[in-house]
Amino acid sequence: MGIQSELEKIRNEFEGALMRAGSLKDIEDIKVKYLGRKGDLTGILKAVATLPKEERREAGKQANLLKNELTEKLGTFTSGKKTEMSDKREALDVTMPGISSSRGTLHPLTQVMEKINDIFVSLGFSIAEGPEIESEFYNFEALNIPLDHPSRDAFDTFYVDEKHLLRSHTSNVQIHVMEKKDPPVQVIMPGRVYRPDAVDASHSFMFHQVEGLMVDKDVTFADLKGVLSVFCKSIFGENIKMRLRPHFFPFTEPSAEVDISCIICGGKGCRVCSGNGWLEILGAGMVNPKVFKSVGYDPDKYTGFAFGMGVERIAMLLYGIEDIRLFYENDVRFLKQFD
Ligand code: 2U9
Repeated sequence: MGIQSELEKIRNEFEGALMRAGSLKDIEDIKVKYLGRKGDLTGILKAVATLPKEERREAGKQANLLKNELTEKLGTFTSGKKTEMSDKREALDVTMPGISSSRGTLHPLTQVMEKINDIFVSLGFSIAEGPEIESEFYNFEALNIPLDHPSRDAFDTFYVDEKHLLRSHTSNVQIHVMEKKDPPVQVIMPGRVYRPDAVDASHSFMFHQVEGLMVDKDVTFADLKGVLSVFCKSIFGENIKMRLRPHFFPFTEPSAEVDISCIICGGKGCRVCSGNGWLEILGAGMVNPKVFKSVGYDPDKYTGFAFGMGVERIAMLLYGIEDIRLFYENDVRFLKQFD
């Protein structure tokens, strides 16, 4: 049989096979049979090489033309088949309910901490952070808490080694800030603190504080009262009352504990306020001149106030949470309630 009729035969067979092809697998088989390395057409192309010179040119040309033709037909048929198959697939029903993914929320402590920060930022404070692993100097000595002083017991500490400890308050940051910058200073220090307390419904060995410090010429106790009063009203509501009770802290003099009227009973007396109508929420005072000396500030030139609060305590009062441990268990049923 001449090359010409062999090529014709291949074309006919190829077209017949393509007509019968029902799947992509069938198409692949056709490709292998006719156009593959060991396929019929490749066989012919090899045979062309053995023909006498004068026939070789024309036969080669015809074989190559057929190869191109079959390749193109196969391509067109394949894409047509694919479209046909996807059209047969079930159409997307856009009215079907979607698969919803659940959205995370900020931890209630983060939310409360951000609220506290925002209030003080609106009053002109900036935010400072510092190390959680600290030396005795920044956690105690610079704050007028001498090594052998009994007040040290109130700030019981986790020691990391002989010289380093986990800070028991964020007051270490105030010292770093004052060492670096001269007055005026108006900063708050949010962060984690650590105390080796026995864990129960109201104590945790790690909790969060926001402390504040304002230092300048002529800063007075009245400024402190004004700032704390705005804070209490902003976070607990306009009708909240605030009172200051005398207290002792080594780093402030005079010092006070700050109460608000009970947010549950409004001051009548209930279980939450132990019947006395007031809730303690923070401590504060005028910065002890000894603290100023340890950072190189002149106590005759500058005065300042400082305050400190526990974020967990504020959050528990705001949301009526009765056990501090709920904050750390990360049970999503608890966390989801603070969307
Ligand atoms: C410097 C000077 C003074 C920070 C202060 C308190 C009062 C206070 C407690 C509240 C509840 C800690 O979380 S708590 O246990 N804090 O009562 N903190 S004055 O005074 C400073 C801090 C730094 C240099």
